[in-house]
Amino acid sequence: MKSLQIVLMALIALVAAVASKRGLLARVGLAAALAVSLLWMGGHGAQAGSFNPTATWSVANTVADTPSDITLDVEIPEGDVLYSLAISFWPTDWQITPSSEVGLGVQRGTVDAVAGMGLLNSPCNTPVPMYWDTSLNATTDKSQTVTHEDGFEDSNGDGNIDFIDMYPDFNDRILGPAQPFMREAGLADLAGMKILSQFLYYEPGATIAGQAQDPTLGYPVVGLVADIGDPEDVPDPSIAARCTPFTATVVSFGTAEDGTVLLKTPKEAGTYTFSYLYVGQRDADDDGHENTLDPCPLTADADWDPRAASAVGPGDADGDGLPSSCDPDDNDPNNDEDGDEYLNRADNCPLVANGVAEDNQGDSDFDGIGDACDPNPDDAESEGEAPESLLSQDVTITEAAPAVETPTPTVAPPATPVATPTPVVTPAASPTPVIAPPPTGAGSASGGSWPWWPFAVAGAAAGAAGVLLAYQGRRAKP
Ligand SMILES: [Ca+2]
Ligand SMILES: [Ca+2]
Ligand SMILES: [Ca+2]
Ligand SMILES: [Ca+2]
Repeated sequence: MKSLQIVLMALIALVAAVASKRGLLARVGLAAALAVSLLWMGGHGAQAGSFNPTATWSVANTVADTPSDITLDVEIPEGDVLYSLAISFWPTDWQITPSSEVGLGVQRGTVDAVAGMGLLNSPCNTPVPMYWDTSLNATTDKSQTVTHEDGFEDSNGDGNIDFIDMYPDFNDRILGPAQPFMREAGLADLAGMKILSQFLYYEPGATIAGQAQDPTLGYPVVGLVADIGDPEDVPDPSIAARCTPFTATVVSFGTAEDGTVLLKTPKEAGTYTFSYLYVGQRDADDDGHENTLDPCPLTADADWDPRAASAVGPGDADGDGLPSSCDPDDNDPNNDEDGDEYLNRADNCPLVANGVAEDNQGDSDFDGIGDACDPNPDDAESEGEAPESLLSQDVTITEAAPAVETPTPTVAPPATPVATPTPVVTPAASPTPVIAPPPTGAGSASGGSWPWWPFAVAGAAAGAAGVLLAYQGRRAKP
């Protein structure tokens, strides 16, 4: 259970960010892996190290000072290297309601992603859809923390899992001590397995993962999946290769079901810029397969396709996931060549034992190559360049329509004295039709059960973003 759970969690790894290029590259490293479309079983033709991610924002209502959903769509095409880090930046004029001003457990959005991976030493061609409809408002108060193991409980019985009521203790180990002003948390349910997703919103210029973010880009938003990236996490031997394509849609609601305003457009009309920073993974031998996807990261495998429909094929005659360029015997299949319980495709040193009995996949420089076989274990730059892509999109906000003033009735003085009307004696009136009062609460100021909500949501489903950070799952060496 733990194994499978981690495998799935590893699909999407969102994570932390770093502003400076150098910092980013130094901190981030491995692969995260989400991905896959249903079409990728066809020809691949990956180009060495190509990295062409996209990010698109849609604001449902572009009128100033108005609650509006925002939708962020991100994609990395099949064949590209995966990202190791991704972070979105929101314009600071956007009005984001802090977690402390919203009820715990109030839904703030949804996450819908498709990630690909190769399970149990198989080629990386299994699309795994992930959907979280529970991006719930969660506490940013760090005074009470919870572990990844315990956070799925509801220890105080208030209906919210502890990940909502308490602050995950691994967040600071992954992202550092910066204080987010907003946090969302929720679980995806995959065949009974629960997988945590979080988004954390920080002040401009916050130091995240040891690096100060560029304050001019706006609010940095990072995502985490499960506890991936926690240096105290122990990688699971069943984790397999992760790869592109990767797609995700993140919707942030403008208004919650209970009427709480969660997001509003800027107060003033104008043009505002959203940004998205991607950092791709390294490919030391420049054969188009990033280090984390390449069991022979230092010897090019031009004929080998890590996404091939069949494990046995060009570049890997015995189909054991160890390409011919570094397989000691490519006619004698051995799924765990070094016998350390990490199968070849998931082993960052498939020819040198570095399992639980050793340093357990330690990778000090986060370049996807384990310390046990990295020629430069403390210098990621020597094992391939990490491509970066900073995307931005302008959104135009229009003036709010002038408030419709209710015309003040002009009271004309009576031209002539009004005569006192003569009382009219009416016969017994016919029964007045009875108009049922609205159900309690309906239409009240609180709006609690008023049925505008479904429409608001539908309209909003066109709307805002978060950040998907993918961060590769293998831990840093303690
Ligand atoms: Ca490679
Ligand atoms: Ca082989
Ligand atoms: Ca192994
Ligand atoms: Ca390394």
